[in-house]
Amino acid sequence: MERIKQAQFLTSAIKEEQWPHDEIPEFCFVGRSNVGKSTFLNTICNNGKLARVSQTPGKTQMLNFFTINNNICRFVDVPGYGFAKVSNEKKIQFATMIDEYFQSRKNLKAVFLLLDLRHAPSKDDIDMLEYLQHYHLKIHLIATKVDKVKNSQLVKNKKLILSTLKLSTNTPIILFSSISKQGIDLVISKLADDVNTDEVEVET
Ligand SMILES: Nc1nc2c(ncn2[C@@H]2O[C@H](COP(=O)(O)OP(=O)(O)OP(=O)(O)O)[C@@H](O)[C@H]2O)c(=O)[nH]1
Ligand SMILES: [Mg+2]
Repeated sequence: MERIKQAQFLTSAIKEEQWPHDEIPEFCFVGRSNVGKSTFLNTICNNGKLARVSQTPGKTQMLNFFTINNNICRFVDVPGYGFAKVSNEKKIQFATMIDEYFQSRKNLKAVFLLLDLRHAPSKDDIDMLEYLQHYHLKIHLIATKVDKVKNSQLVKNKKLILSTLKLSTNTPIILFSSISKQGIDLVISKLADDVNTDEVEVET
């Protein structure tokens, strides 16, 4: 996959019966509300209207599935977490929904965890990372809104993210900006690698 030429909304789901049932590899995008998940999807797909960019944080409530390059893979936009105004009932709904997905989704090749480069990860971010690690999911870290951080602060902020997440200082983080489009090529190359992971035939 050299770039994303086609992206189309497929369906929304809150429970397993509503997921697409086939063998198509999936990638999902998680992060705090307002971190820029929908914007990230729109930017890498070069389609400003694909995933709704919320004016009101916490608006995306379901798993939203998108078909990429005529079914080479699928993207799943997950509701943002950590939005204070969300009721407890909604928080439980969210946890149940994503737990079902992460625990049992065979199609899932990797999870992109988005973090705002301007801030240290929150308790929710730390919990999310631990949770993804618990299920042994492949994780790619993305730092968003790079355009809002001075060049002189980049290395410092990156280090703060990794130390707060208790990850080693050489853990890769893709620096991303929807304004400058920095980071798209790296994201596409990760996707291409992961789509092909299981396609190598084992010789006997
Ligand atoms: N400058 C800048 N702004 C960004 C970037 N990415 C996202 N934003 C802005 O951040 C705000 C939130 O972006 P969304 O894409 O709606 O965030 P989200 O993570 O999908 O939010 P929820 O759906 O509520 O979880 C919007 O106003 C975006 O325009 C970026 O790379 N640079
Ligand atoms: Mg969104």
